[in-house]
Amino acid sequence: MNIRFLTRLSTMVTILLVMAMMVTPVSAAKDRTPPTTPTNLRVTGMTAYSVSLAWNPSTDNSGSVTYTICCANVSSETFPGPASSRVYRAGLEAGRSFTLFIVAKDASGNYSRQSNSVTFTLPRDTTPPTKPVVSVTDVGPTHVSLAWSSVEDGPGVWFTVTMNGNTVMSGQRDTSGTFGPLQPETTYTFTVQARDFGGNSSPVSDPVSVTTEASDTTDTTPPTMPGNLTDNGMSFQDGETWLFWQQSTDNVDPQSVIRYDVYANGVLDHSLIGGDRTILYGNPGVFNTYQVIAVDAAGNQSAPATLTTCAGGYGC
Ligand SMILES: [Ca+2]
Ligand SMILES: [Ca+2]
Ligand SMILES: [Ca+2]
Repeated sequence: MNIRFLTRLSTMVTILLVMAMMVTPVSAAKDRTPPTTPTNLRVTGMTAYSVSLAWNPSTDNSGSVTYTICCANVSSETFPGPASSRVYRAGLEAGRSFTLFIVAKDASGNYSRQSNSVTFTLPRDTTPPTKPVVSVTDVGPTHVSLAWSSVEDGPGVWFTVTMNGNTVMSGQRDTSGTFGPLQPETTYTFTVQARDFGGNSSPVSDPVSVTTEASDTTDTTPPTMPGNLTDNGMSFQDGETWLFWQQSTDNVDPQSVIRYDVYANGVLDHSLIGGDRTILYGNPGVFNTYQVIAVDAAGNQSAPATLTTCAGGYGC
């Protein structure tokens, strides 16, 4: 072997080493081996809104996996291993049948094969929500604000609120509300009842009586002008027009009792309480001018928000 060959060999080895150093860390970081398949998925218990599952866990060359249990009503749950059991709840509904499987994933995104599937039927929900507890959170001359709560074994509870025996809110998930406009210095009685997914109704809450305050004769400050009045491009050839705005604020009234007077071409079309959108009809195929004015409980009027827009967009 001559010196020249040895030098060339040494150079080639150096180049190969450099190439190996460049390549090796990358290939070491890329894990292409999926976790083993989780097996023997089985149901170990149920309630109306949950299923207890167990399985024989996956292993992976990286040493760690995350699991996904799939799927009920397009919902799933993903959680880190190690784990061989889980109380699963996402998307489950009492009295219905579901089929679930579990799959493992490593940190490099390799998925195992899916486990066996399990099919089960949850028991019906026969436990009603508890009697709602109601509290008064705010009172004004023309409104009463309430909050309420109820304990339920499932994920969903819907409330109905009555005022003087009339339903003023029905089947809502909300746990608070503002009711108005009301008469000043007048007593109103409220009740709240809860209903669960299974159709079980709670006892009706204890009635709560609230007397509104005297009207504020010193309030001479109008609400702010409704903000950013727009039709969002929804003014149609036949004159149907959708209006959207940002709700006004007032020094006395909460937003939910501010009244909005809606005008089309200078004529009062209708009023609404506490909203941020409406639909009305202008003249077909021409430009129309719409105005929204906010009015507080003392009758103070905001400056008008004004929008002039073409019914049909391009036809005017
Ligand atoms: Ca792996
Ligand atoms: Ca229930
Ligand atoms: Ca005011």
